[in-house]
Amino acid sequence: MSLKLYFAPGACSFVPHSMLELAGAEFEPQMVKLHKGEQRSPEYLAVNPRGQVPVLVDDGQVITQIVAILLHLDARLPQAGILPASGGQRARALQTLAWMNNTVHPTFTHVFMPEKFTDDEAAKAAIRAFAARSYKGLLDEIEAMAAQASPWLTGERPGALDAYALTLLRWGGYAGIDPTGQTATWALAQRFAELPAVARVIERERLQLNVYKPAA
Ligand SMILES: N[C@@H](CCC(=O)N[C@@H](CS)C(=O)NCC(=O)O)C(=O)O
Repeated sequence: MSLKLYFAPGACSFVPHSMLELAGAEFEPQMVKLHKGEQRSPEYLAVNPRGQVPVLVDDGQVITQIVAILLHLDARLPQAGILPASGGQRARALQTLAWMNNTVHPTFTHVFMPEKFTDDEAAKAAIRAFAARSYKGLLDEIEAMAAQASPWLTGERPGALDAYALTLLRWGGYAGIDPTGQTATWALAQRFAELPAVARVIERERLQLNVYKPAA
């Protein structure tokens, strides 16, 4: 099989990126510089007309959307432990994964890219401020889950939920939320980041876990 992952440093593509490394899979990482608008280039739009990362290309087949990519990788690389294998544990992990993807993630998009929701400058500031407050509440929900993690959010093994939690917590820094204040999630994210496979991803993406800057 040939696997290629289009990713952007620090973006949600960190989730499949770290799962591919955890699986020990051979894959081609292809960086897309979102800040340079490369996702809107004709070449990239030919791959994903929605102009977003992540994109997984598996033997020429293009797969988008994190949940679909993860389910595909989980079937392809069952040794990786991306999600629990079966039963209630798997259903609950999928429940949390879907919520992270369809609720927490888009709330942050309102903070980071309010221009996607309005072209009115005053409304942009209002959307950003409101979404940042909502985002804190959602990170608090993840904090309660992290406090119960045994030992990982995904279950007995580190997996997709741990990678998503790290990403969402890190983004909190851009929303004015000190990640170290979310103590259980911060400890979990650090533990996850220290796994050698994940450390390789962090190195490739040149990520700093704590991007929070206190207001002057
Ligand atoms: N629902 C999509 C969301 C993907 C998404 O929001 N990607 C962001 C990065 S985290 C992106 O590519 N943004 C660039 C843009 O919209 O211009 C998924 O699950 O893959």
